[in-house]
Amino acid sequence: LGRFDWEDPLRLDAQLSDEERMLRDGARTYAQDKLQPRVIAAFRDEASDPAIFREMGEMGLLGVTIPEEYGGLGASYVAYGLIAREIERVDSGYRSMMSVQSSLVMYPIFAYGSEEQRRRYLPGLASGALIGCFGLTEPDAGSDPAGMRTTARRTANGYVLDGSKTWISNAPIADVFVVWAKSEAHGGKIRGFVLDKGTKGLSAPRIEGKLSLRASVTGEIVMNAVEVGEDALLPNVEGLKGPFGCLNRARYGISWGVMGAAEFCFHAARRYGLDRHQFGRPLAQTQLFQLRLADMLTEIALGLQASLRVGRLLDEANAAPEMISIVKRSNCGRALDIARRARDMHGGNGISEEYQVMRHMVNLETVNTYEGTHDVHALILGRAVTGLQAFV
Ligand code: TGC
Ligand code: FAD
Repeated sequence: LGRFDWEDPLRLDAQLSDEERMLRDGARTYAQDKLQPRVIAAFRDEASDPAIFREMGEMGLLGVTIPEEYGGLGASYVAYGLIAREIERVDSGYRSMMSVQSSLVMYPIFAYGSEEQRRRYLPGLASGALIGCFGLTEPDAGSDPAGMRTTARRTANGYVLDGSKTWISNAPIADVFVVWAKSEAHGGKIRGFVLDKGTKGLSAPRIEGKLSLRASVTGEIVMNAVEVGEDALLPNVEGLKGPFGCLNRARYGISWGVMGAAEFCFHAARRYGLDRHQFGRPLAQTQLFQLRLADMLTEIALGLQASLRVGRLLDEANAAPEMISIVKRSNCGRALDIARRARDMHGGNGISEEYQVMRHMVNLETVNTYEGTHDVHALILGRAVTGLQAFV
């Protein structure tokens, strides 16, 4: 029988390739050396540092699954997940910045764009010289994106877009806007457009006062008769499967990312329990404390193993969206629960920024909601199980 390592209980490490381990270790070094020292102040001050995109670009962390000829690494989806886990071990907001750029901006330009669009945008997005955002959600269309009101109308040379998007990560600092609109010229079908910052009628006001994900800037996208040429249209996709194709990848990455945040909280609770003495012994020597640590260990180990399985299937082009719903929903819910328990196990210190568990806890409230809420993923799975549509 082998030895047990509580930090790698099911030997995830042994299931990775050398390249995957190398990318994970590079991401961990970057996250711990460059992101960890600034996150407490960034969260407190609600300050998102755009320089992070350049730094991530230099480290090769943006669009890792995109082929090298467009600036990516041509790496596996497992590598992408491992990177998300290391970044989110520091903060969900930083992982958001990385995953929006990679899965929601670079992926649709690569998968649905023309060769000219790929060459124009992807290298700059991979290096972090350009910052991207993804506009699907609207004030009156969140869980139900089919209800969007943004329209694209045909003109002599292209399209004119009208509408507004809300809760858009990176929008106030973005150079490139991937937005989804109902196009009259395509029978009212949803089409994707790539807009450049500075285009007349396009603005991205910041949403202030978030109590969660404060290190990542969020905004609206307001499109007031924004005129674009034919070359702004993503030519190779039509309908909701366009944005959902991107969301599949981002949701999968989130399933790894939240396990990184959960691991931080688990490790912090363990350390605290070993150091803190009450009733004449370490807290970690009480049965209740150990029960909680055992639950955390188990949930994280199973969550990581499930994400690895879905990642391998994605790499074989054999993953179904429902599998992604399983890991997005389950891992987010478990991570949120682990963060809440870790906060409690820190006693009064748990509410202090210094101990960081409460920051993870409030961040995970957002992660449990965006990219399909916990309950929306239950309905996706419920539909698969019963064959009955319960959304409407
Ligand atoms: P439904 O009838 O189910 O499907 C419409 C069309 O889309 C296709 N489709 C998919 N294709 C690929 N992957 C998937 N996962 C797909 N799901 C559906 C489907 O085959 C169909 O295609 P076609 O050709 O037959 O037309 O659509 P519905 O309107 O009933 O959808 C229901 C529901 C609830 C599942 C869906 O609307 C949903 O997932 N809602 C949640 C919305 C959401 O996730 N929004 C995320 C916004 S972006 C974001 O949060 C970014 S945060 C980023 C960060 O900071 O990290
Ligand atoms: P609603 O859809 O109004 O849902 C409210 C509640 O009702 C939820 O509990 C939900 O589960 C429940 N509910 C909804 N429908 C049903 C139903 N049929 N049956 C039972 N319960 C239901 N969007 C983007 O497009 N791009 C981004 O970059 C982006 N970044 C974000 C960043 C942050 C910080 C946040 C908070 C959100 C972001 N979003 C982004 C938006 C996010 O995807 C939406 O908030 C999410 O999809 C939920 O939509 P909603 O907020 O309108 O909630």
